[in-house]
Amino acid sequence: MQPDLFDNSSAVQPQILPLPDADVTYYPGWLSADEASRIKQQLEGELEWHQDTIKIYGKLVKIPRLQAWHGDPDAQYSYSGLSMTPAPWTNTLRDLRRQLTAHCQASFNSVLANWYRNGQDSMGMHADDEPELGSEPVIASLTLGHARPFVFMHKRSKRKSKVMLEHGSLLVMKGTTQQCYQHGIAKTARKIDDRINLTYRYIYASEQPNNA
Ligand SMILES: O=C(O)CCC(=O)C(=O)O
Repeated sequence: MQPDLFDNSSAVQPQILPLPDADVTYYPGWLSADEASRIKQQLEGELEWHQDTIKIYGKLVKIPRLQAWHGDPDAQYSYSGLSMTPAPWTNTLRDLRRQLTAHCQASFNSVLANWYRNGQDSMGMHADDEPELGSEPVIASLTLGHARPFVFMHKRSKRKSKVMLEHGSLLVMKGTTQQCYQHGIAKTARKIDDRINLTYRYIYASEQPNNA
């Protein structure tokens, strides 16, 4: 059983997660519930959703969620062997980027959107540690829809912890978080509603990121 990092049921204050070797802050209610629902509905119709296929042990399998990649034209991203060319910013994504840039005091030139249609959709454990993200990326992750537990696993100690990502919440990972941890969203057999997650990132165009 993984320890819950927080009982965040009644919290509204930002919470620094007590993870050694990481820098992660959770902001419950970063968007109001109404605003988060309105944005979720807009994104459902506005983004270029698709279901990618990846090769695992030589077999082609569909990834268990829908995805969309939007951003500046040169923000090319490779992920699990997929090379993604960004679709243009939509008004909703651009407006959120403006708010997140001010909030995080960081630049974002792209966003990966994940749409978990039900409890069977998931994201395997991984780190956002591709070279084009730089060595200490700032990743701003918004949750719209049904709350899902977000699991962290320390790469060396293998110790797992989790935080429940609520509707309208923001999770900001920076510093050495990606170097030291993997994260993911597990499947659940429970009948649950869908969830959209947006992770804003900065992709460096060259092989040599200038914040390395
Ligand atoms: O849905 C989430 O909260 C996780 C998304 C994620 O891990 C990623 O986009 O790298």
